[in-house]
Amino acid sequence: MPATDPTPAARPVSVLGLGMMGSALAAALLKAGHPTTVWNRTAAKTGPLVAQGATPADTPAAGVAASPLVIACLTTNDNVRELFAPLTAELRGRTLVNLTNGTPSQARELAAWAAEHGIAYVDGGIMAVPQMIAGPGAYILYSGDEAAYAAHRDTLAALADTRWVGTDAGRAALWDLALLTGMYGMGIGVAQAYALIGSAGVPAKDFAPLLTDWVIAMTQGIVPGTAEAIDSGQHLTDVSNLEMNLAVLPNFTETFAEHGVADAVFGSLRPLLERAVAEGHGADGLSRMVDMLKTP
Ligand code: FVH
Repeated sequence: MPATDPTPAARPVSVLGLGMMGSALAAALLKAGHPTTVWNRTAAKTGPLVAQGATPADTPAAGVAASPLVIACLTTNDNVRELFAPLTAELRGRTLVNLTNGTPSQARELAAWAAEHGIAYVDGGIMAVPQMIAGPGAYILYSGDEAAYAAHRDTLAALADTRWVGTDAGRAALWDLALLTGMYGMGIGVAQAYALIGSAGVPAKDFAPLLTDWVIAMTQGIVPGTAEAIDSGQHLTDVSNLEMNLAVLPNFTETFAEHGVADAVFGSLRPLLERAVAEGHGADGLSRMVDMLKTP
């Protein structure tokens, strides 16, 4: 940083895209003392941030021109491409941190486009909901241009803990999608559990404490246990083997049918379990499912 560089908390930032997440990001930057310029397609969304001290930009170009660090948080990377494609001249020499959810390939394409135009590109994956921003437990994965990331890391730390995952721009998106996959898997299981218990008239709030404790206990065992089994190649278990799991599976599907509940979970698990057992892995634990997912 040059000698004239403002102190970390005074470094200007622009945020383009003020949906639920972009607004939370801009508010966190303002709270940390950063001069923050904001732009949103629907201009009315700048109002609450301007009331907190943000400067509204009339156009995306003005938003980009206001700061060396530009943060984008739009719905999709198609939106990002559409918004920034006409702004390469304004972006040249600046850092674009893209916190829009996307695929690793999209991130790499955007990084290549940015490099072509002299733009430092960092891709990010936000592991938080808007209410968690700048609070405990929130973190953001970053990958791409490491020098740009290092130059702006202190500013980005105002949003959430920072986790650098590598110079391949696609890595943050990959890690993000893998983590979200775990979340969606849990989410559909939780929805299935509430649907089943609700079919017997049990209020969800009465069941919630039991389900919470159960999911936490299982997560604490399954997540590190599966990692250990994958890394060691040792899937044999004395906890809960695949043969037993396959044998009891009809208990779930029959009960769902009797209770008028659709099956959103076991339809995909059953063929994996059947194949694993057929291939001689019946004594293995659920960690063997990872191998089943790798092969057709
Ligand atoms: N909300 C969350 O919990 C998750 C947490 C993890 C990260 N995701 C990702 O963040 C991106 C934005 O999510 P969001 O929750 O802020 O989404 P919305 O509130 O729907 O806001 C979307 C903003 O994008 C703007 N926008 C959409 N299309 C365009 C376009 N073609 N040109 C310019 N801007 C566009 C939209 O503008 P407007 O509708 O207000 O005019 C909003 O500012 C997303 O990738 C999540 O997966 C959030």
